[in-house]
Amino acid sequence: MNKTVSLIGAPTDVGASVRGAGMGPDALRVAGLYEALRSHKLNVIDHGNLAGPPTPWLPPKDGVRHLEEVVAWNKAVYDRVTAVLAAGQFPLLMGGDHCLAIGSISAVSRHCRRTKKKLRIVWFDAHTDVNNETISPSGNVHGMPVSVLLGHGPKSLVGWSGENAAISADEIDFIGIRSVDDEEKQAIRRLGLSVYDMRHIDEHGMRHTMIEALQDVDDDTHLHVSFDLDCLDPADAPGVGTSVRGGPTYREMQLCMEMIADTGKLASLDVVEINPALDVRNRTAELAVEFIQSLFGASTLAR
Ligand code: B3U
Ligand code: MN
Ligand code: MN
Repeated sequence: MNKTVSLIGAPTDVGASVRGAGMGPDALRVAGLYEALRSHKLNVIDHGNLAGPPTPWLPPKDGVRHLEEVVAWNKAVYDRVTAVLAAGQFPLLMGGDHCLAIGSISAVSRHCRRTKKKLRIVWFDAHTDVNNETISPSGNVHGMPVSVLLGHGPKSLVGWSGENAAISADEIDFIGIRSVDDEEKQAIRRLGLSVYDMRHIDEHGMRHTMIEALQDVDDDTHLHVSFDLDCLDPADAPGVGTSVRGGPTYREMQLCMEMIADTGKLASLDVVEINPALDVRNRTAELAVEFIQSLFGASTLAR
């Protein structure tokens, strides 16, 4: 039976301080995501967009901006991803900003524990998103999801998977990193996270980096990709809220996607931080659709 991919739209910028990521789901639809997946013989269901509160655009309170609204959006994501996984389908979360990975990966983690799968996460990003409410310079929750998933963050966001920590440090690898805040660096060292920064990619090449990152993926693995489009070089992907120059190129990223597809273990995906208000003719969403096709096995000579 062909795989069924469930598209879940979460149109919000609640965890960001730049407006516009809430238009991400429709940008992906306009770029032809549904049709592209269908052309790869996948069953596709577009569940439409989840509902949630508007972004209030207030300053941070106790180190966090919009906590109540962030909880509401993530709860909606958590519930839908849980339902999609329970139905044996592949959840593809269309963000929205990266705070939504809290709901999505908490649901994936709980599912893995129930089905006795080994969880592996590949986190593509310019940033590590390991801030928390005590160290974040901005208070924006899209800079905190990894910390929350590791069990360190605002109480109302931690523990949704059924355990205090939804993931452990050795279950996640970061690719493309080039912007880390000072105290975030200390947290990365303290937690022992595997961060393949741009220097590593420059020195060892993307192929070797991905071989390392994927080395312990095996038959029992549930592989989750959390794809923040700001991972890419802004020359290729201008439509993001917090761009950082010096990222992986289009070609390097295509190789990552193909190597992940080759594992055959990809089982859930977040596509986040596309900001159509800052984009050039929907280029970033179109790029994302190309990468998603590669993640599902499209390659130049594939039949
Ligand atoms: N580290 C900064 C910037 C940032 C993180 N993630 C994004 N931006 N998208 C922060 O605000 O935590
Ligand atoms: Mn991110
Ligand atoms: Mn980022």
